[in-house]
Amino acid sequence: MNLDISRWRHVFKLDPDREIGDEALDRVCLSGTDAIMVGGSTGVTFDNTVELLARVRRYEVACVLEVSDEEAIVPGFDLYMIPVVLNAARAEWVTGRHQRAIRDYGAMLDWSLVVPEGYVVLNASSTVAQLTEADTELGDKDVAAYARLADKLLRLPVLYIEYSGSFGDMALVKRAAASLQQARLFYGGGIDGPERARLAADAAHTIVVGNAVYDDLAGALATVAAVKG
Ligand code: 1GP
Repeated sequence: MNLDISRWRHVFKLDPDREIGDEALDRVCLSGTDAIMVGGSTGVTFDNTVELLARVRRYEVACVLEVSDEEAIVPGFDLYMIPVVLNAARAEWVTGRHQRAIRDYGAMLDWSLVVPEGYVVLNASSTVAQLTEADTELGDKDVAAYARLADKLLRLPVLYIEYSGSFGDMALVKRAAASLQQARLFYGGGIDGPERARLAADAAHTIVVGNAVYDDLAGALATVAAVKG
């Protein structure tokens, strides 16, 4: 099991609010991906998160929770990735919910398992952009500045460029990656097969494949070999 995020090249993101059959899950977990990230923007509950964790736990692959709702923080994951939405309109998504979660659950938290992620949300029509009222009208210079802010000012280990549901501007992603010194760039959005996987992996350190698992499993599985040889 690989829990060193600095060595991750490929991650599958599974949504506890969406159905996945045993056979499909088997293929995803045995695909050679570096990690399964459990997370979604809406409909994530304690129960559906526990259920998905229990199913993924039958495999050796790293299984991490990307926390989007403090009610659904389930013990037993390998790591807890905590998004901080840098371009959100409201402070709720930057520190507000985090402060409340730490107030209520902080004493139980094993901080050595926590990995904060600086998110920049860029697809205006995605659920996450609408939920966080993200300012998506950003050019490559703006995003590079967010990258520096995450890397240098906040010293976050991960900058996550999120185009959820659409394939983004890889020149912009490349420029953001070049602005980082210690942080790792995760890219997610619209990777549906090997070609886009290669383009994204050429720009970002780690690529995240979500929707394709549900929409075109064969395409999704082919993204692993495309970036991990
Ligand atoms: C979503 O970044 C991930 O949070 C992956 O995006 O679902 O478009 O692959 P897709």
